[in-house]
Amino acid sequence: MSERPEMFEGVETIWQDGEFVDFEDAQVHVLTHALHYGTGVFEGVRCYDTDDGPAIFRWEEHLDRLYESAKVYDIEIPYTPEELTEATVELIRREGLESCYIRPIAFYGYGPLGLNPSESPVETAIGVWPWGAYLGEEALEEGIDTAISSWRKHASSQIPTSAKTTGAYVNSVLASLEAKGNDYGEAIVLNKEGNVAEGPGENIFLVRDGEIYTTGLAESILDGITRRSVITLAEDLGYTVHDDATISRGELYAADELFFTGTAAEVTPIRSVDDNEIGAGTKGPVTDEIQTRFFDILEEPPEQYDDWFKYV
Ligand code: PPE
Repeated sequence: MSERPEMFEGVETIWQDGEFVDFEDAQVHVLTHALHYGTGVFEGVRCYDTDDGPAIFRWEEHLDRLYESAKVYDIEIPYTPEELTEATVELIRREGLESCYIRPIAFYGYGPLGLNPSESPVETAIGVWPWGAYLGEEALEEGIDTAISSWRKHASSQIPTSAKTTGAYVNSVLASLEAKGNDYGEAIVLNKEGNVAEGPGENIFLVRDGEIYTTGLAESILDGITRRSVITLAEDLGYTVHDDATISRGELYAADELFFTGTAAEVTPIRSVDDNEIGAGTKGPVTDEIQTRFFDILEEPPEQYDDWFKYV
């Protein structure tokens, strides 16, 4: 087996098909259905080191989305939500992590090949590991430089974008490779109509004249859970949020502020698009207020958002 990637250093255990197995033993067969056809569904979740101990942020919502994604592909996850919850909590405890990223995955496993997956068993696994700032600490403070991808997002009539499907991420990989190859921190992907969809692994928000806009669910985006959380936080801070917006490329360039949201990316300001400075070319004041509020509640969950946290 090749050398372990740095990000997994120190990880001892993976939960796989109902058992806790050693990291090195968490293997699949090369003729696994999902490896050939991308027939898996997954989640990305974060556990935060709150003042009241480690807590998984919006676990219920992530679990709901996992089962909803699975439904689209007739993937019958052979474990109940309670069993996956228990496995995850136990895994975090065993690893002794205060904060971490959580990656549950369910996929058509080793069975006959061919496009009909119905004879393939569903395999399920959960991994946890520490994962710092996805786009870098500097990006959280100063903002990230982005470029519009030449790859368009697939329409949800082609591959459902509300489902978090492993195979569909080749679109994100292409956008990401292109952006990084051209020395940008991240891509922004337009949909088939040429309007803004999202980042390869993030939703996008725009601030104009003190009001907040984010692309609607019909724009071929993932219904991000951080997106939902930020909409609630912004509204509770008194902002008007338009969560069903159609945003054109030109509107991006002219925005007062832009920021990404995502489990991995958290709340990351965007300081430029295609070398055009956004606002003052750094984190804007509205972004700053929302980002501060976001990180504050993850440190010290207020009663108001108590049901967003599952304590480990
Ligand atoms: N859009 C896409 C395409 C996406 O992958 C994500 C999450 C989001 C929006 C934001 O959704 P949410 O996490 O529910 O707020 N991307 C995950 C994968 C990142 C990765 O590199 O892997 C994540 O953030 O966990």
